[in-house]
Amino acid sequence: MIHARQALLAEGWARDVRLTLADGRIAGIETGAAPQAGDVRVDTLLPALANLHSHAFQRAMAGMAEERQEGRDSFWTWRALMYRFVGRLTPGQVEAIAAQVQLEMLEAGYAAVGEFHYLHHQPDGRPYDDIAEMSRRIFAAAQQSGIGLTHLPVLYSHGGAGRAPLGEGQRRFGNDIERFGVLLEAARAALGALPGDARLGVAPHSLRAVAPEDLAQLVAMQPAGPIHIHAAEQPQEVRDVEAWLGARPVAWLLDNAAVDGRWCLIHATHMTAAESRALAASGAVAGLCPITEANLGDGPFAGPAYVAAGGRFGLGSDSNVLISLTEELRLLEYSQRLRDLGRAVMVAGRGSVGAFLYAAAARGGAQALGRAAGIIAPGRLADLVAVDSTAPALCALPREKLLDGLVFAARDTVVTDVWSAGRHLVREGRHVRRDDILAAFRRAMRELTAD
Ligand code: NGQ
Ligand code: ZN
Repeated sequence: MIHARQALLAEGWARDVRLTLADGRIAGIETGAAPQAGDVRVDTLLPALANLHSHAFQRAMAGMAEERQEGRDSFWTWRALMYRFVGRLTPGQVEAIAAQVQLEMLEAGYAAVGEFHYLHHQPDGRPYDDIAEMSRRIFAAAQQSGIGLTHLPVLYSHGGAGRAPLGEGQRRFGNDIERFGVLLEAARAALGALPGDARLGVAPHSLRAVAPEDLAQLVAMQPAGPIHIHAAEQPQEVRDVEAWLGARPVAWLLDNAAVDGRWCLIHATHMTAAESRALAASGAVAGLCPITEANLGDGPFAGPAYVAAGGRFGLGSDSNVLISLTEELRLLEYSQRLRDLGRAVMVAGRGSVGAFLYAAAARGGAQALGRAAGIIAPGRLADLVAVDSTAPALCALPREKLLDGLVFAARDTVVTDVWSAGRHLVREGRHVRRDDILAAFRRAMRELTAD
């Protein structure tokens, strides 16, 4: 049982809320209820967000690619550095990094993560003896951290638009569609070791790395569950895809791939107004990753047209250069304000930006990860976060402005407790297995940086 002084329920704020959990779900909700002996007591309870896009291993190179080289540094020069870094990672290191990343996500207030997983093979490109070895390492990390995992094995067949061959730095990612089918089935079998809320989806990496006929086959392989793809992150990518397929990436997907509510288009940064409206109408989720998009120089999301059209979206930490829920929310809105020289942009109609952004990202993230979560209601997964509304950043605010306080004035340190599918993983702001996970991460980093 959880007792909250106040909680944001599906129908709005309520006082003195008592939740009964069963099998990872919310079984009952009482309002105006007194706490009872044995209840976990919290201040303010919210639906916890799912982090819909992560490449866990990239956390280990945070801060290593911020130096100016000759000429103009760009997404593409970052990517070349990332490929070099990838060459050295061992399965044990990947597991330790992923566990630390998931711990940081949980402590930031996320209950679940969509791991967009493409580091499949040995450094020379040969599969491990178990082709799903690296997937198993991600699962082992999730067992340690307890995070709700949606595993998204990635099909990455080509080095660029027009079926360009894989480059040397991309060997560890590569599969043709047949071998990918084998990997997918091995991952599906191994996923059985995780709690029942874990999900399997598929991820064609991008229209640079996957050709149209393989995309169609991939979707046929997995007739249910999430489908995630990177789309329209960089102008160069938009030009390359347009030159090859005759349409911009988002437009091409909408016209050729039956994009619907199963789909999540990661970034969708560079869209025309017509693409924004059509993506909104498809029911798919735009997977926005504001910190990474800023770090890589992708550009700000075209928010106003998309929000006005009722488009769905969620948040992802992508490169994990910094894992912070409040910073992602804040930067999403601030990037709009900086571009438009306006205020209060990311909200449909009038009202609180914080309340709109938080609720929309909670629903969109849950949809994108195939989790029955995103609101606090009976039958939903108990993906919950508690924040301390008496913290200095929040204590002056009435509850209608509390989410504005969270988005604009607070740090993740206001998070006190997090549950993922009922698993109580963060207490008093600390992950319950922080010491062990952190020690293993430090060991892995020492190994990795030894030479
Ligand atoms: C990724 N990152 O999959 O991690 C990519 C780089 C690629 C972003 N798009 C690799 N932010 O695009 O091939
Ligand atoms: Zn990504």
